[in-house]
Amino acid sequence: MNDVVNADSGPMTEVDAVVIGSGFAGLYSIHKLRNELGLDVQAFDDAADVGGTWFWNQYPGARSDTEVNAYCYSFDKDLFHEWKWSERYPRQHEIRAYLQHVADRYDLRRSIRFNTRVQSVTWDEPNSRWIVDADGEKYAAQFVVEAVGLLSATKVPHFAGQEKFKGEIYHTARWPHEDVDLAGKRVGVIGTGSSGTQVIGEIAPRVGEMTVFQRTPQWVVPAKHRPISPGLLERIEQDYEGYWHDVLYSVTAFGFEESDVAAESVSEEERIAAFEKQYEQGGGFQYMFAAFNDVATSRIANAAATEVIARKIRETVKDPVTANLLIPSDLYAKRPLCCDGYYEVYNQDNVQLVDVQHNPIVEFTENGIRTEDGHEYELDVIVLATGFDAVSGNQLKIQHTGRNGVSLHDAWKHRPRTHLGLMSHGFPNLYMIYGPMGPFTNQPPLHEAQVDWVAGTIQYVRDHDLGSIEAGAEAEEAWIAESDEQAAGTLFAVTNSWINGSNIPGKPIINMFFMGGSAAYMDKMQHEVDTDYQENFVLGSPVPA
Ligand code: NA7
Repeated sequence: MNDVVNADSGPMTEVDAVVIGSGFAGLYSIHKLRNELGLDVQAFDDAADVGGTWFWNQYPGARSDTEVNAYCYSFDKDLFHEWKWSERYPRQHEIRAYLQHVADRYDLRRSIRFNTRVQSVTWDEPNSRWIVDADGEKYAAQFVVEAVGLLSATKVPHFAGQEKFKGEIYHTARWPHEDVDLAGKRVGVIGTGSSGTQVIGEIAPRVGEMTVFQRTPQWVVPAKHRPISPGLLERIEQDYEGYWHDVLYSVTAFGFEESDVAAESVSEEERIAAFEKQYEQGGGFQYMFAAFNDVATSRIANAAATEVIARKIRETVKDPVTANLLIPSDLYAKRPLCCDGYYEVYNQDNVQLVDVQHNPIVEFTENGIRTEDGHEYELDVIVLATGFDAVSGNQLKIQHTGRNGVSLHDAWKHRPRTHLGLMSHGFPNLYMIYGPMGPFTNQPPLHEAQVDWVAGTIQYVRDHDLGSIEAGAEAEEAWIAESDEQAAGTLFAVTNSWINGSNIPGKPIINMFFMGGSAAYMDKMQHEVDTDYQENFVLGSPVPA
Protein backbone atom coordinates (compact mmCIF):
# COMPACT_ATOMS: atom_id res chain seq x y z
CA MET A 1 0.00 0.00 0.00
CA ASN A 2 1.53 3.35 -1.02
CA ASP A 3 0.47 6.82 -0.01
CA VAL A 4 0.96 9.14 -2.95
CA VAL A 5 -0.07 12.62 -3.93
CA ASN A 6 -1.56 13.01 -7.36
CA ALA A 7 -1.57 16.47 -8.88
CA ASP A 8 -5.16 16.15 -10.13
CA SER A 9 -6.79 14.09 -7.45
CA GLY A 10 -5.00 15.08 -4.24
CA PRO A 11 -3.62 12.60 -1.69
CA MET A 12 -4.55 9.00 -2.21
CA THR A 13 -3.47 5.52 -1.31
CA GLU A 14 -2.47 3.14 -4.07
CA VAL A 15 -3.45 -0.50 -3.89
CA ASP A 16 -3.83 -3.25 -6.47
CA ALA A 17 -7.46 -3.95 -5.76
CA VAL A 18 -10.36 -2.55 -3.81
CA VAL A 19 -13.06 -4.91 -2.55
CA ILE A 20 -16.42 -3.51 -1.51
CA GLY A 21 -18.35 -5.59 1.01
CA SER A 22 -17.38 -8.22 3.56
CA GLY A 23 -20.14 -10.80 3.37
CA PHE A 24 -19.66 -14.25 1.86
CA ALA A 25 -18.43 -12.90 -1.48
CA GLY A 26 -16.36 -10.00 -0.14
CA LEU A 27 -14.47 -12.09 2.39
CA TYR A 28 -13.59 -14.69 -0.20
CA SER A 29 -12.54 -11.96 -2.63
CA ILE A 30 -10.09 -10.54 -0.08
CA HIS A 31 -8.73 -13.99 0.67
CA LYS A 32 -8.38 -14.95 -2.97
CA LEU A 33 -6.80 -11.71 -4.18
CA ARG A 34 -4.60 -11.01 -1.18
CA ASN A 35 -3.68 -14.41 0.24
CA GLU A 36 -3.56 -16.38 -3.00
CA LEU A 37 -2.72 -13.85 -5.74
CA GLY A 38 -0.52 -11.75 -3.47
CA LEU A 39 -2.21 -8.46 -4.33
CA ASP A 40 -2.33 -5.40 -2.16
CA VAL A 41 -6.04 -5.26 -1.26
CA GLN A 42 -8.12 -2.68 0.56
CA ALA A 43 -11.69 -3.58 1.43
CA PHE A 44 -14.53 -1.44 2.74
CA ASP A 45 -17.81 -2.16 4.43
CA ASP A 46 -20.31 0.31 5.79
CA ALA A 47 -21.19 -2.20 8.52
CA ALA A 48 -19.29 -2.31 11.81
CA ASP A 49 -18.13 -5.86 11.20
CA VAL A 50 -18.02 -8.66 8.65
CA GLY A 51 -21.11 -10.63 7.65
CA GLY A 52 -22.83 -8.65 4.89
CA THR A 53 -26.47 -9.60 4.82
CA TRP A 54 -25.92 -11.68 7.95
CA PHE A 55 -24.60 -8.63 9.78
CA TRP A 56 -27.68 -6.57 9.04
CA ASN A 57 -30.54 -9.07 9.12
CA GLN A 58 -30.58 -9.64 12.87
CA TYR A 59 -34.34 -9.84 13.12
CA PRO A 60 -35.84 -12.59 15.29
CA GLY A 61 -36.25 -15.77 13.28
CA ALA A 62 -33.67 -14.89 10.60
CA ARG A 63 -32.05 -17.97 9.20
CA SER A 64 -30.83 -19.46 5.95
CA ASP A 65 -33.26 -21.64 4.08
CA THR A 66 -30.50 -23.32 2.12
CA GLU A 67 -29.34 -26.53 3.76
CA VAL A 68 -26.05 -25.75 5.42
CA ASN A 69 -24.04 -28.32 3.49
CA ALA A 70 -24.35 -25.98 0.50
CA TYR A 71 -24.46 -22.72 2.46
CA CYS A 72 -20.80 -22.45 3.33
CA TYR A 73 -17.40 -22.09 1.69
CA SER A 74 -15.83 -24.96 -0.18
CA PHE A 75 -12.38 -23.53 -0.93
CA ASP A 76 -10.69 -25.04 2.12
CA LYS A 77 -11.55 -28.58 3.18
CA ASP A 78 -10.02 -27.98 6.61
CA LEU A 79 -12.43 -25.13 7.20
CA PHE A 80 -15.34 -27.33 6.14
CA HIS A 81 -14.12 -30.05 8.50
CA GLU A 82 -13.47 -27.90 11.54
CA TRP A 83 -16.62 -25.73 11.64
CA LYS A 84 -19.44 -27.56 13.38
CA TRP A 85 -22.88 -26.40 12.33
CA SER A 86 -25.71 -27.10 14.72
CA GLU A 87 -28.72 -27.17 12.40
CA ARG A 88 -29.86 -28.04 8.92
CA TYR A 89 -30.91 -24.40 8.33
CA PRO A 90 -28.59 -22.28 10.48
CA ARG A 91 -29.76 -19.16 12.25
CA GLN A 92 -28.37 -15.72 11.49
CA HIS A 93 -26.11 -15.57 14.56
CA GLU A 94 -24.51 -18.89 13.65
CA ILE A 95 -23.83 -17.84 10.06
CA ARG A 96 -22.44 -14.54 11.27
CA ALA A 97 -20.19 -16.37 13.76
CA TYR A 98 -18.99 -18.57 10.88
CA LEU A 99 -18.11 -15.54 8.77
CA GLN A 100 -16.33 -13.95 11.75
CA HIS A 101 -14.37 -17.16 12.14
CA VAL A 102 -13.45 -17.09 8.44
CA ALA A 103 -12.29 -13.47 8.76
CA ASP A 104 -10.07 -14.42 11.71
CA ARG A 105 -8.83 -17.71 10.30
CA TYR A 106 -7.54 -16.07 7.11
CA ASP A 107 -6.55 -12.81 8.83
CA LEU A 108 -8.89 -10.77 6.64
CA ARG A 109 -9.90 -8.00 9.03
CA ARG A 110 -6.64 -6.11 8.67
CA SER A 111 -7.59 -5.40 5.05
CA ILE A 112 -11.09 -4.10 5.83
CA ARG A 113 -12.13 -0.62 6.84
CA PHE A 114 -15.49 -0.90 8.57
CA ASN A 115 -18.09 1.83 8.99
CA THR A 116 -16.90 3.19 5.67
CA ARG A 117 -19.09 3.60 2.61
CA VAL A 118 -17.67 3.77 -0.88
CA GLN A 119 -19.34 6.82 -2.34
CA SER A 120 -17.92 6.77 -5.84
CA VAL A 121 -15.60 4.98 -8.22
CA THR A 122 -14.19 6.90 -11.17
CA TRP A 123 -12.20 5.42 -14.04
CA ASP A 124 -8.86 7.12 -14.58
CA GLU A 125 -8.35 6.31 -18.25
CA PRO A 126 -4.71 7.40 -18.75
CA ASN A 127 -3.61 5.26 -15.84
CA SER A 128 -6.03 2.35 -16.30
CA ARG A 129 -7.20 2.42 -12.70
CA TRP A 130 -10.13 3.35 -10.53
CA ILE A 131 -10.17 6.27 -8.14
CA VAL A 132 -12.25 5.14 -5.19
CA ASP A 133 -13.77 7.64 -2.79
CA ALA A 134 -14.40 5.95 0.55
CA ASP A 135 -16.14 8.51 2.75
CA GLY A 136 -13.81 11.21 1.44
CA GLU A 137 -10.57 9.24 1.48
CA LYS A 138 -9.17 8.47 -1.95
CA TYR A 139 -7.72 5.19 -3.12
CA ALA A 140 -6.32 4.28 -6.52
CA ALA A 141 -6.74 0.67 -7.59
CA GLN A 142 -6.35 -1.13 -10.89
CA PHE A 143 -9.20 -3.47 -10.01
CA VAL A 144 -12.45 -3.06 -8.09
CA VAL A 145 -14.51 -6.01 -6.91
CA GLU A 146 -18.03 -5.10 -5.80
CA ALA A 147 -19.42 -7.75 -3.48
CA VAL A 148 -22.25 -5.53 -2.34
CA GLY A 149 -25.07 -8.04 -2.00
CA LEU A 150 -28.03 -9.06 -4.09
CA LEU A 151 -30.48 -8.30 -1.29
CA SER A 152 -28.88 -5.54 0.73
CA ALA A 153 -30.32 -2.20 -0.33
CA THR A 154 -33.31 -2.04 1.98
CA LYS A 155 -36.71 -0.96 0.74
CA VAL A 156 -38.21 1.31 3.36
CA PRO A 157 -41.54 2.64 2.12
CA HIS A 158 -42.56 5.95 3.57
CA PHE A 159 -46.08 5.82 4.94
CA ALA A 160 -48.04 9.02 5.47
CA GLY A 161 -47.72 10.18 9.06
CA GLN A 162 -44.85 7.78 9.79
CA GLU A 163 -43.04 10.39 11.90
CA LYS A 164 -46.11 10.79 14.13
CA PHE A 165 -45.99 7.23 15.41
CA LYS A 166 -44.88 7.27 19.05
CA GLY A 167 -43.83 3.63 19.22
CA GLU A 168 -40.82 1.89 17.72
CA ILE A 169 -40.33 1.11 14.01
CA TYR A 170 -37.81 -1.50 12.82
CA HIS A 171 -36.94 -2.72 9.34
CA THR A 172 -36.03 -6.41 9.41
CA ALA A 173 -32.79 -5.75 7.51
CA ARG A 174 -31.73 -2.95 9.87
CA TRP A 175 -32.68 -4.70 13.09
CA PRO A 176 -30.81 -3.31 16.14
CA HIS A 177 -27.94 -5.41 17.42
CA GLU A 178 -29.06 -4.91 21.01
CA ASP A 179 -32.11 -6.86 22.23
CA VAL A 180 -35.52 -5.52 21.26
CA ASP A 181 -38.02 -6.42 23.97
CA LEU A 182 -41.25 -7.49 22.30
CA ALA A 183 -42.69 -9.45 25.21
CA GLY A 184 -46.31 -8.59 25.79
CA LYS A 185 -46.27 -5.75 23.24
CA ARG A 186 -48.73 -4.97 20.47
CA VAL A 187 -46.70 -5.59 17.32
CA GLY A 188 -47.69 -4.85 13.74
CA VAL A 189 -45.82 -6.53 10.89
CA ILE A 190 -45.96 -5.17 7.34
CA GLY A 191 -44.77 -7.66 4.72
CA THR A 192 -45.15 -11.41 4.31
CA GLY A 193 -42.13 -12.45 2.22
CA SER A 194 -39.20 -14.51 3.56
CA SER A 195 -38.36 -11.96 6.25
CA GLY A 196 -41.98 -11.35 7.25
CA THR A 197 -42.91 -15.01 7.56
CA GLN A 198 -39.77 -15.78 9.56
CA VAL A 199 -40.23 -12.88 11.97
CA ILE A 200 -43.97 -13.60 12.36
CA GLY A 201 -43.37 -17.28 13.12
CA GLU A 202 -40.65 -16.45 15.65
CA ILE A 203 -42.24 -13.66 17.67
CA ALA A 204 -45.91 -14.73 17.66
CA PRO A 205 -45.57 -16.81 20.85
CA ARG A 206 -44.10 -13.96 22.90
CA VAL A 207 -45.80 -10.77 21.79
CA GLY A 208 -48.97 -9.52 23.45
CA GLU A 209 -50.90 -9.03 20.23
CA MET A 210 -49.78 -9.33 16.66
CA THR A 211 -51.38 -7.70 13.64
CA VAL A 212 -50.10 -8.83 10.26
CA PHE A 213 -50.70 -6.31 7.47
CA GLN A 214 -50.66 -8.53 4.39
CA ARG A 215 -50.70 -7.04 0.90
CA THR A 216 -49.90 -10.13 -1.17
CA PRO A 217 -49.90 -13.61 0.37
CA GLN A 218 -47.10 -15.95 -0.66
CA TRP A 219 -46.97 -19.72 -0.92
CA VAL A 220 -45.18 -21.07 2.15
CA VAL A 221 -44.17 -24.66 2.76
CA PRO A 222 -42.68 -25.97 6.02
CA ALA A 223 -38.90 -25.91 6.46
CA LYS A 224 -38.91 -29.01 8.69
CA HIS A 225 -35.96 -27.89 10.72
CA ARG A 226 -34.03 -30.78 12.12
CA PRO A 227 -30.45 -31.64 12.93
CA ILE A 228 -28.14 -32.17 9.96
CA SER A 229 -28.61 -35.72 8.68
CA PRO A 230 -26.20 -37.93 10.64
CA GLY A 231 -23.05 -38.63 8.66
CA LEU A 232 -23.90 -36.22 5.82
CA LEU A 233 -20.96 -33.87 6.30
CA GLU A 234 -18.57 -36.80 6.78
CA ARG A 235 -19.84 -38.40 3.56
CA ILE A 236 -19.25 -35.11 1.74
CA GLU A 237 -15.68 -35.02 3.01
CA GLN A 238 -15.07 -38.49 1.60
CA ASP A 239 -15.61 -37.17 -1.92
CA TYR A 240 -15.14 -33.48 -1.29
CA GLU A 241 -14.19 -32.41 -4.82
CA GLY A 242 -16.90 -34.56 -6.35
CA TYR A 243 -19.57 -33.17 -4.06
CA TRP A 244 -18.81 -29.53 -4.82
CA HIS A 245 -18.50 -30.27 -8.50
CA ASP A 246 -21.99 -31.78 -8.39
CA VAL A 247 -23.32 -28.74 -6.51
CA LEU A 248 -21.97 -26.35 -9.14
CA TYR A 249 -22.94 -28.54 -12.09
CA SER A 250 -26.59 -28.69 -11.10
CA VAL A 251 -29.43 -26.28 -11.86
CA THR A 252 -29.83 -24.49 -8.54
CA ALA A 253 -26.55 -25.27 -6.67
CA PHE A 254 -28.53 -26.03 -3.52
CA GLY A 255 -26.84 -29.37 -2.89
CA PHE A 256 -30.00 -31.49 -3.04
CA GLU A 257 -30.98 -33.91 -5.74
CA GLU A 258 -32.99 -32.08 -8.36
CA SER A 259 -35.72 -33.86 -10.24
CA ASP A 260 -35.36 -34.65 -13.93
CA VAL A 261 -39.01 -35.61 -14.25
CA ALA A 262 -41.60 -33.21 -15.65
CA ALA A 263 -44.84 -33.01 -13.69
CA GLU A 264 -46.54 -32.73 -17.05
CA SER A 265 -45.27 -36.19 -17.95
CA VAL A 266 -47.03 -38.00 -15.09
CA SER A 267 -50.65 -38.44 -14.07
CA GLU A 268 -52.42 -35.92 -11.87
CA GLU A 269 -52.49 -38.40 -8.97
CA GLU A 270 -48.73 -38.92 -9.22
CA ARG A 271 -48.16 -35.20 -9.31
CA ILE A 272 -50.19 -34.57 -6.21
CA ALA A 273 -48.60 -37.51 -4.39
CA ALA A 274 -45.10 -36.23 -5.19
CA PHE A 275 -45.88 -32.73 -3.92
CA GLU A 276 -47.48 -34.17 -0.77
CA LYS A 277 -44.28 -36.13 -0.13
CA GLN A 278 -42.06 -33.14 -0.80
CA TYR A 279 -44.20 -30.96 1.47
CA GLU A 280 -43.61 -33.41 4.32
CA GLN A 281 -39.85 -33.29 3.74
CA GLY A 282 -39.82 -29.49 3.89
CA GLY A 283 -37.78 -26.80 2.15
CA GLY A 284 -38.89 -24.15 -0.32
CA PHE A 285 -36.41 -24.68 -3.13
CA GLN A 286 -36.79 -28.42 -2.67
CA TYR A 287 -40.54 -28.11 -3.12
CA MET A 288 -39.96 -26.18 -6.32
CA PHE A 289 -37.08 -28.19 -7.81
CA ALA A 290 -36.83 -31.62 -6.16
CA ALA A 291 -40.28 -33.06 -6.84
CA PHE A 292 -40.38 -32.15 -10.54
CA ASN A 293 -38.28 -30.11 -12.94
CA ASP A 294 -41.00 -27.96 -14.49
CA VAL A 295 -42.71 -26.20 -11.56
CA ALA A 296 -41.16 -22.88 -12.55
CA THR A 297 -41.94 -23.30 -16.24
CA SER A 298 -45.21 -25.22 -16.63
CA ARG A 299 -48.55 -23.86 -15.51
CA ILE A 300 -49.83 -27.42 -15.09
CA ALA A 301 -46.98 -28.33 -12.76
CA ASN A 302 -47.31 -25.01 -10.98
CA ALA A 303 -51.03 -25.49 -10.39
CA ALA A 304 -50.49 -28.95 -8.91
CA ALA A 305 -47.80 -27.55 -6.59
CA THR A 306 -50.12 -24.82 -5.33
CA GLU A 307 -53.14 -27.11 -5.05
CA VAL A 308 -51.34 -29.06 -2.35
CA ILE A 309 -50.20 -25.95 -0.45
CA ALA A 310 -53.68 -24.41 -0.63
CA ARG A 311 -55.18 -27.57 0.83
CA LYS A 312 -52.61 -27.56 3.64
CA ILE A 313 -53.47 -23.93 4.43
CA ARG A 314 -57.19 -24.81 4.64
CA GLU A 315 -56.42 -27.82 6.83
CA THR A 316 -54.17 -25.80 9.13
CA VAL A 317 -55.94 -22.47 9.58
CA LYS A 318 -59.16 -22.92 11.54
CA ASP A 319 -60.91 -19.71 10.49
CA PRO A 320 -61.95 -20.15 6.83
CA VAL A 321 -61.96 -16.40 6.13
CA THR A 322 -58.37 -16.07 7.35
CA ALA A 323 -57.39 -19.23 5.44
CA ASN A 324 -58.79 -17.78 2.23
CA LEU A 325 -56.89 -14.55 2.74
CA LEU A 326 -53.65 -16.50 3.17
CA ILE A 327 -54.03 -18.38 -0.11
CA PRO A 328 -52.30 -16.52 -2.94
CA SER A 329 -54.13 -15.99 -6.19
CA ASP A 330 -50.94 -15.76 -8.22
CA LEU A 331 -48.51 -18.35 -9.48
CA TYR A 332 -45.90 -20.12 -7.40
CA ALA A 333 -43.09 -18.19 -9.06
CA LYS A 334 -41.62 -15.83 -6.54
CA ARG A 335 -38.58 -16.87 -4.63
CA PRO A 336 -39.93 -20.02 -2.89
CA LEU A 337 -40.42 -19.67 0.86
CA CYS A 338 -40.29 -22.13 3.71
CA CYS A 339 -41.07 -21.54 7.35
CA ASP A 340 -42.15 -23.91 10.10
CA GLY A 341 -45.37 -23.10 11.93
CA TYR A 342 -46.20 -20.07 9.80
CA TYR A 343 -49.86 -20.82 9.08
CA GLU A 344 -50.39 -22.19 12.62
CA VAL A 345 -49.69 -18.69 13.95
CA TYR A 346 -53.06 -17.55 12.62
CA ASN A 347 -54.86 -19.92 15.01
CA GLN A 348 -53.50 -17.98 17.98
CA ASP A 349 -56.08 -15.75 19.69
CA ASN A 350 -53.61 -12.86 19.86
CA VAL A 351 -52.93 -12.80 16.08
CA GLN A 352 -55.04 -11.06 13.46
CA LEU A 353 -54.55 -10.79 9.71
CA VAL A 354 -55.44 -7.54 7.94
CA ASP A 355 -55.84 -7.57 4.18
CA VAL A 356 -54.17 -4.34 3.07
CA GLN A 357 -54.54 -5.19 -0.59
CA HIS A 358 -58.26 -4.44 -0.47
CA ASN A 359 -58.13 -2.20 2.58
CA PRO A 360 -54.81 -0.32 2.22
CA ILE A 361 -52.83 1.36 4.93
CA VAL A 362 -53.59 5.09 4.63
CA GLU A 363 -51.40 6.41 7.41
CA PHE A 364 -49.41 5.84 10.54
CA THR A 365 -50.95 7.63 13.49
CA GLU A 366 -49.54 8.49 16.91
CA ASN A 367 -50.81 5.20 18.22
CA GLY A 368 -50.62 2.83 15.30
CA ILE A 369 -51.81 2.28 11.75
CA ARG A 370 -55.01 3.42 10.10
CA THR A 371 -56.46 1.55 7.14
CA GLU A 372 -58.77 2.84 4.42
CA ASP A 373 -61.91 1.62 6.19
CA GLY A 374 -61.06 4.08 9.00
CA HIS A 375 -60.02 1.45 11.53
CA GLU A 376 -57.03 2.34 13.69
CA TYR A 377 -54.87 -0.58 14.85
CA GLU A 378 -53.14 0.39 18.10
CA LEU A 379 -49.54 -0.74 18.22
CA ASP A 380 -46.38 -0.40 20.31
CA VAL A 381 -43.98 -1.66 17.64
CA ILE A 382 -44.14 -1.73 13.85
CA VAL A 383 -41.93 -4.17 11.96
CA LEU A 384 -41.27 -3.33 8.32
CA ALA A 385 -40.52 -6.59 6.52
CA THR A 386 -40.78 -4.77 3.22
CA GLY A 387 -37.79 -6.19 1.41
CA PHE A 388 -35.06 -4.81 -0.82
CA ASP A 389 -34.22 -2.89 -3.93
CA ALA A 390 -32.72 -6.14 -5.13
CA VAL A 391 -29.95 -7.10 -7.55
CA SER A 392 -28.99 -3.69 -8.97
CA GLY A 393 -29.97 -1.59 -5.94
CA ASN A 394 -26.67 -1.55 -4.11
CA GLN A 395 -24.58 -1.09 -7.26
CA LEU A 396 -26.55 1.99 -8.17
CA LYS A 397 -26.05 3.52 -4.74
CA ILE A 398 -22.37 3.93 -5.65
CA GLN A 399 -21.67 6.73 -8.11
CA HIS A 400 -19.80 5.00 -10.93
CA THR A 401 -18.12 6.98 -13.70
CA GLY A 402 -16.68 4.71 -16.34
CA ARG A 403 -14.93 5.19 -19.67
CA ASN A 404 -15.65 8.51 -21.42
CA GLY A 405 -17.27 9.89 -18.27
CA VAL A 406 -20.37 7.70 -18.65
CA SER A 407 -22.16 6.97 -15.37
CA LEU A 408 -23.58 3.58 -14.47
CA HIS A 409 -26.93 5.30 -13.91
CA ASP A 410 -26.93 6.40 -17.53
CA ALA A 411 -25.58 3.12 -18.89
CA TRP A 412 -28.32 1.26 -16.97
CA LYS A 413 -31.06 3.85 -17.48
CA HIS A 414 -33.36 1.42 -19.27
CA ARG A 415 -32.15 -1.73 -17.57
CA PRO A 416 -29.05 -3.13 -15.85
CA ARG A 417 -26.53 -4.38 -18.42
CA THR A 418 -23.75 -6.91 -17.88
CA HIS A 419 -21.89 -9.76 -19.46
CA LEU A 420 -22.13 -12.91 -17.27
CA GLY A 421 -23.60 -10.81 -14.46
CA LEU A 422 -20.01 -9.89 -13.72
CA MET A 423 -18.82 -6.99 -15.86
CA SER A 424 -20.50 -4.08 -17.58
CA HIS A 425 -19.32 -2.57 -20.88
CA GLY A 426 -17.69 0.81 -20.30
CA PHE A 427 -16.51 -0.16 -16.81
CA PRO A 428 -13.16 -1.92 -17.23
CA ASN A 429 -11.56 -3.90 -14.40
CA LEU A 430 -14.75 -3.54 -12.38
CA TYR A 431 -16.38 -6.75 -11.23
CA MET A 432 -19.80 -7.25 -9.73
CA ILE A 433 -20.16 -10.48 -7.81
CA TYR A 434 -23.71 -11.67 -8.42
CA GLY A 435 -24.51 -8.56 -10.41
CA PRO A 436 -27.58 -8.27 -12.67
CA MET A 437 -28.09 -11.18 -15.09
CA GLY A 438 -25.99 -13.36 -12.84
CA PRO A 439 -27.12 -16.92 -12.12
CA PHE A 440 -30.40 -17.59 -10.29
CA THR A 441 -28.96 -20.07 -7.79
CA ASN A 442 -27.94 -20.64 -4.23
CA GLN A 443 -25.27 -18.01 -3.72
CA PRO A 444 -22.20 -19.09 -1.71
CA PRO A 445 -20.90 -21.76 -4.14
CA LEU A 446 -21.42 -19.42 -7.10
CA HIS A 447 -19.77 -16.55 -5.24
CA GLU A 448 -16.65 -18.65 -4.99
CA ALA A 449 -16.83 -19.70 -8.63
CA GLN A 450 -17.27 -16.09 -9.74
CA VAL A 451 -14.45 -14.81 -7.53
CA ASP A 452 -12.17 -17.56 -8.86
CA TRP A 453 -13.07 -16.44 -12.37
CA VAL A 454 -12.40 -12.80 -11.47
CA ALA A 455 -9.01 -13.74 -10.00
CA GLY A 456 -8.22 -15.61 -13.23
CA THR A 457 -8.89 -12.52 -15.32
CA ILE A 458 -6.82 -10.32 -13.00
CA GLN A 459 -3.94 -12.73 -13.23
CA TYR A 460 -4.29 -12.77 -17.01
CA VAL A 461 -4.27 -8.97 -17.27
CA ARG A 462 -1.23 -8.74 -15.04
CA ASP A 463 0.65 -11.58 -16.71
CA HIS A 464 0.13 -10.01 -20.12
CA ASP A 465 0.67 -6.45 -18.94
CA LEU A 466 -2.65 -5.44 -20.46
CA GLY A 467 -3.85 -2.71 -18.11
CA SER A 468 -7.50 -3.56 -18.43
CA ILE A 469 -10.21 -6.02 -19.35
CA GLU A 470 -13.71 -4.96 -20.24
CA ALA A 471 -16.89 -6.70 -21.34
CA GLY A 472 -17.42 -6.18 -25.07
CA ALA A 473 -20.54 -4.31 -26.15
CA GLU A 474 -21.71 -7.15 -28.41
CA ALA A 475 -21.05 -9.79 -25.77
CA GLU A 476 -23.10 -7.79 -23.30
CA GLU A 477 -25.95 -7.46 -25.76
CA ALA A 478 -25.86 -11.19 -26.49
CA TRP A 479 -25.79 -12.07 -22.79
CA ILE A 480 -28.80 -9.90 -22.08
CA ALA A 481 -30.68 -11.41 -25.05
CA GLU A 482 -29.88 -14.97 -23.96
CA SER A 483 -30.77 -14.28 -20.32
CA ASP A 484 -34.03 -12.62 -21.30
CA GLU A 485 -34.97 -15.44 -23.61
CA GLN A 486 -34.41 -18.04 -20.91
CA ALA A 487 -36.25 -16.02 -18.29
CA ALA A 488 -39.16 -15.52 -20.66
CA GLY A 489 -39.64 -19.29 -20.64
CA THR A 490 -40.19 -19.26 -16.88
CA LEU A 491 -43.11 -18.20 -14.75
CA PHE A 492 -40.87 -15.84 -12.76
CA ALA A 493 -41.16 -13.47 -15.72
CA VAL A 494 -44.92 -13.10 -15.29
CA THR A 495 -45.08 -12.95 -11.50
CA ASN A 496 -44.49 -9.76 -9.53
CA SER A 497 -41.58 -9.90 -7.11
CA TRP A 498 -38.12 -8.49 -6.46
CA ILE A 499 -36.82 -11.03 -9.00
CA ASN A 500 -37.98 -8.80 -11.85
CA GLY A 501 -37.82 -5.45 -10.06
CA SER A 502 -41.58 -5.05 -9.77
CA ASN A 503 -41.44 -4.54 -5.98
CA ILE A 504 -39.87 -1.08 -6.40
CA PRO A 505 -42.14 1.65 -7.77
CA GLY A 506 -40.53 3.23 -10.85
CA LYS A 507 -37.86 0.55 -11.29
CA PRO A 508 -37.79 -1.02 -14.76
CA ILE A 509 -39.68 -4.33 -14.63
CA ILE A 510 -37.23 -6.51 -16.42
CA ASN A 511 -35.44 -9.81 -16.18
CA MET A 512 -32.45 -9.55 -13.84
CA PHE A 513 -31.13 -13.12 -13.84
CA PHE A 514 -29.51 -15.79 -15.96
CA MET A 515 -31.97 -18.65 -15.52
CA GLY A 516 -30.13 -21.26 -17.56
CA GLY A 517 -28.92 -22.99 -14.40
CA SER A 518 -25.66 -23.20 -12.52
CA ALA A 519 -24.03 -25.84 -14.75
CA ALA A 520 -24.66 -23.84 -17.92
CA TYR A 521 -23.39 -20.73 -16.18
CA MET A 522 -20.19 -22.51 -15.13
CA ASP A 523 -19.66 -23.56 -18.74
CA LYS A 524 -20.13 -19.97 -19.90
CA MET A 525 -17.46 -18.73 -17.51
CA GLN A 526 -15.13 -21.54 -18.51
CA HIS A 527 -15.60 -20.72 -22.18
CA GLU A 528 -14.12 -17.26 -21.59
CA VAL A 529 -11.09 -18.79 -19.90
CA ASP A 530 -10.65 -21.35 -22.69
CA THR A 531 -10.71 -18.63 -25.34
CA ASP A 532 -8.25 -16.42 -23.44
CA TYR A 533 -10.97 -13.78 -23.06
CA GLN A 534 -10.43 -12.89 -26.72
CA GLU A 535 -14.00 -13.44 -27.88
CA ASN A 536 -16.15 -11.39 -25.54
CA PHE A 537 -13.82 -8.92 -23.88
CA VAL A 538 -11.85 -5.86 -24.86
CA LEU A 539 -8.35 -6.27 -23.54
CA GLY A 540 -6.74 -2.91 -22.83
CA SER A 541 -3.41 -1.31 -23.41
CA PRO A 542 -0.35 -1.68 -21.17
CA VAL A 543 -0.22 0.37 -18.01
CA PRO A 544 2.09 3.40 -18.54
CA ALA A 545 5.43 2.96 -16.80
P1 NA7 B 1 -39.91 -9.50 -0.12
O1 NA7 B 1 -39.92 -10.93 -0.45
O2 NA7 B 1 -39.73 -8.50 -1.22
O3 NA7 B 1 -41.25 -9.19 0.68
C1 NA7 B 1 -41.62 -7.88 1.02
C2 NA7 B 1 -43.00 -7.90 1.59
O4 NA7 B 1 -43.35 -6.58 2.00
C3 NA7 B 1 -44.07 -8.34 0.59
O5 NA7 B 1 -45.03 -9.08 1.28
C4 NA7 B 1 -44.63 -7.01 0.12
O6 NA7 B 1 -45.92 -7.07 -0.39
C5 NA7 B 1 -44.59 -6.22 1.40
N1 NA7 B 1 -44.60 -4.79 1.17
C6 NA7 B 1 -43.63 -4.04 0.60
N2 NA7 B 1 -43.99 -2.75 0.58
C7 NA7 B 1 -45.22 -2.69 1.14
C8 NA7 B 1 -46.13 -1.63 1.39
N3 NA7 B 1 -45.83 -0.39 1.06
N4 NA7 B 1 -47.31 -1.93 1.99
C9 NA7 B 1 -47.60 -3.19 2.33
N5 NA7 B 1 -46.78 -4.24 2.12
C10 NA7 B 1 -45.61 -3.99 1.53
O7 NA7 B 1 -38.77 -9.16 0.96
P2 NA7 B 1 -38.16 -10.11 2.09
O8 NA7 B 1 -37.26 -9.26 2.92
O9 NA7 B 1 -39.21 -10.85 2.80
O10 NA7 B 1 -37.33 -11.16 1.30
C11 NA7 B 1 -36.45 -10.78 0.24
C12 NA7 B 1 -35.46 -11.86 0.00
O11 NA7 B 1 -34.44 -11.82 1.02
C13 NA7 B 1 -35.97 -13.25 0.06
O12 NA7 B 1 -36.63 -13.64 -1.09
C14 NA7 B 1 -34.74 -14.04 0.36
O13 NA7 B 1 -34.03 -14.30 -0.83
C15 NA7 B 1 -33.95 -13.13 1.26
P3 NA7 B 1 -46.15 -7.15 -2.01
O14 NA7 B 1 -45.74 -8.53 -2.36
O15 NA7 B 1 -45.24 -6.10 -2.61
O16 NA7 B 1 -47.57 -6.85 -2.19
